[in-house]
Amino acid sequence: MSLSATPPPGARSDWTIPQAWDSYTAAEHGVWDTLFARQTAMLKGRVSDAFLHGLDVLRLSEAGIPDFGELSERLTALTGWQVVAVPGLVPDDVFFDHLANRRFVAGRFIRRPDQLDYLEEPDVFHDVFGHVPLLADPAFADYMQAYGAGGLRAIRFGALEKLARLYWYTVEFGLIRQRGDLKLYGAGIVSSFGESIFALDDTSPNRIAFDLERVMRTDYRIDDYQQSYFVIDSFEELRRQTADADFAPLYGQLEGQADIAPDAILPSDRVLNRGTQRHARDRPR
Ligand code: HBI
Ligand code: FE
Repeated sequence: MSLSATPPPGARSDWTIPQAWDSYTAAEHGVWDTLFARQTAMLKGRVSDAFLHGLDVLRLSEAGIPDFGELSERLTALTGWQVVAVPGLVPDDVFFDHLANRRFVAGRFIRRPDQLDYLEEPDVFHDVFGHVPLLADPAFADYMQAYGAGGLRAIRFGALEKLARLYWYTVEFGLIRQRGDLKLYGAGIVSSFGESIFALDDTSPNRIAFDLERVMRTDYRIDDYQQSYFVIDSFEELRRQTADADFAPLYGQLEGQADIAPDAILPSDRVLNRGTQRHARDRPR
């Protein structure tokens, strides 16, 4: 796999860097503890059981920023995944190659105390608190590996944008129906105080049953809460739809079809609830 761009100084050819856990300051560990306490209090009753189970079996409630080596030992024993440190966003082909090999890339830096509510780049709290607990769930872990393998194929078909939407509306901002109730599972939601409330309680966004093709056609905004959330019935169903999908003909079908706006509802949608779309864009995230 020839990796595209050249990695930054100090990074290996696969863009990984040492986590250098010993170099975190007490203040940095303190930011993690503040975020962890606030989010776990907020998420009670709102987040999927699998996420809470992952927090528990990976012992993420221990104080301070997790040591990726220790975390990877526990995770590998459960689903074969490991967590590796990277300087920040990595090129798509590098990203997919890591996922396809069950390596989750996590930023090692943590946000400043004055950035508790929003930051552009994913930091270690978004990546490890948001993404890693579900990697302890076998069906989700297999979905993420299948997603990575699909990503490498999508590059060859020039269908990266379609696949990035699938990631966005599931891994980052997905909702799941659990015993009849809606619960959070997307990393972008569970690592955000405000969106953990908005995504379940606000009347503004649409909430629509997940459909692979529908999601791959649907645009998204990166700088605000979602205008639509897609709801899956189980991680097994998500894995099956993705692992079993033959993306080649699917991309062919999608070729001729128009993109769908983030706030749109189609006649073919199974709508759980139609949003008022009243959320003002300028509200802090
Ligand atoms: N790099 N470190 C990092 N983390 C991501 O989530 C990430 C990335 N590079 C590309 C990427 N995500 C997107 O292409 C995916 O959303 C598809
Ligand atoms: Fe993320």
